[in-house]
Amino acid sequence: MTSKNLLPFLLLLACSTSNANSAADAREATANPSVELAAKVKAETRRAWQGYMQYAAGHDEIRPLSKTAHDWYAQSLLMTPVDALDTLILMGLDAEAKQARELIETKLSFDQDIYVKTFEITIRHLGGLLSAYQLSGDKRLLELADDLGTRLLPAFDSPTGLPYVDVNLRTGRTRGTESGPAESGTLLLEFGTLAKLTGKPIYYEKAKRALVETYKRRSKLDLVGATFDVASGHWTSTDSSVAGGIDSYYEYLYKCWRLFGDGDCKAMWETSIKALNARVADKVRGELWYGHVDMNTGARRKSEFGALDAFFPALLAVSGDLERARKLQASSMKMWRLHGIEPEALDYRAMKVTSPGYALRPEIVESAYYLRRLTRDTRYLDEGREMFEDFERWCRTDTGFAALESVVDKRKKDSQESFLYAETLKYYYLLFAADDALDFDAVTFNTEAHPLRKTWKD
Ligand code: DMJ
Repeated sequence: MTSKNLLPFLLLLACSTSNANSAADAREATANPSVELAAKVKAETRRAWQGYMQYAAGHDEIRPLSKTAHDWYAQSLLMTPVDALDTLILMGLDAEAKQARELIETKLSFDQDIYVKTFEITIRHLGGLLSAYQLSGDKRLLELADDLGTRLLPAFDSPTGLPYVDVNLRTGRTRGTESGPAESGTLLLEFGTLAKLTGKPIYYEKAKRALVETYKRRSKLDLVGATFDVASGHWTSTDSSVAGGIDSYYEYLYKCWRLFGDGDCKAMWETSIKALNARVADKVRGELWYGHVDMNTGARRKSEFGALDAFFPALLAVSGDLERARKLQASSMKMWRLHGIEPEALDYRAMKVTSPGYALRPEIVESAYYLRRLTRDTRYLDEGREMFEDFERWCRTDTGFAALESVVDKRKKDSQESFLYAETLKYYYLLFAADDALDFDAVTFNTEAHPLRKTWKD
């Protein structure tokens, strides 16, 4: 093996060792500074995991300022271990991954008399369990996913096939009819993968119907609104955008084509992206943004873009539109730089913050990662470094990371959502790590950054 051929092998080794400050990390850092950053992200992930283990082990989340535990419902569903497990495996944090697996296998039971959010539990738990199963081959994780899938199925039994917002995991009772495209249209990657891996087509059929029923309600302009009533299927808000509440509906139209080769999803995506680029895209000062319009008339409602919308460059890039992806990522970075970390929402005409919090969200880093992989442009590594430095400067605590109440005055908030581990730290790591840390072309990330792989024939 020549020294040139040896390099990728060494890079892989450097990223998979469980000692972040190992000699291999240090050697590679000299050759490639982004490997040093990958090692740093890995060390920070280990530190944040240890914080969770010390103060909140077995609970859904740690509250990073009060150092207390927080559960979403009356019973813990071990949200942090489930969301974190594939990240720990990918980073080669073997001891920490073992702890997460032990917690899941000894403490996680879905046989609970609690109403859970159909969307959140699907993207975090189903996605996390399926991805960790594919990475580890541990069948117990697939069994847990299958059990959860069965318990979530009653959510789809509405008059329209659009899922109820909440479902009781033990009784199968449902509630919550005010929903929206993200909640009804961000289920098929997980339920579809579960169908393929268990041989139970019902999972695919129910989630696909929910996606199609959402699409069928589009306006004459081929746009969807923000909220609808699950029982009647009527829109209750006609505000159309790529923001939270709608965002990952578009993501799954494209990605269900990518993962399953489902031609209906491809056709729905092509119609939708045309309409978004024609109606929702907005040019201001020569910059590209995506704002808010009325789904029926196309009239502009507000020039707002935020941390959640920042996923859209990744979607544009992976679906082949690198030009718009690059331009929109430049706008997202302008948003980030306004206060040295991004706000939840911004009026991009006035360049004024409209919602000042920062929830440790990953989307802008996800877009940098996709663009780096798809263009090879080192600009996205530089952006990643800048964002990671700001993220550490403002959000780091002695147990992990804390959200911000305000990006303007940088006041911290006692919250650390599990997507910190599933997404934010994972995307930073993958952005900086050598390509072979994960085969980008072979996986499709669900909206919670859980990589899913096609391991079935059809
Ligand atoms: C995550 O739970 C998912 O990415 C979801 O699609 C949107 N919100 C959070 C992260 O910001």
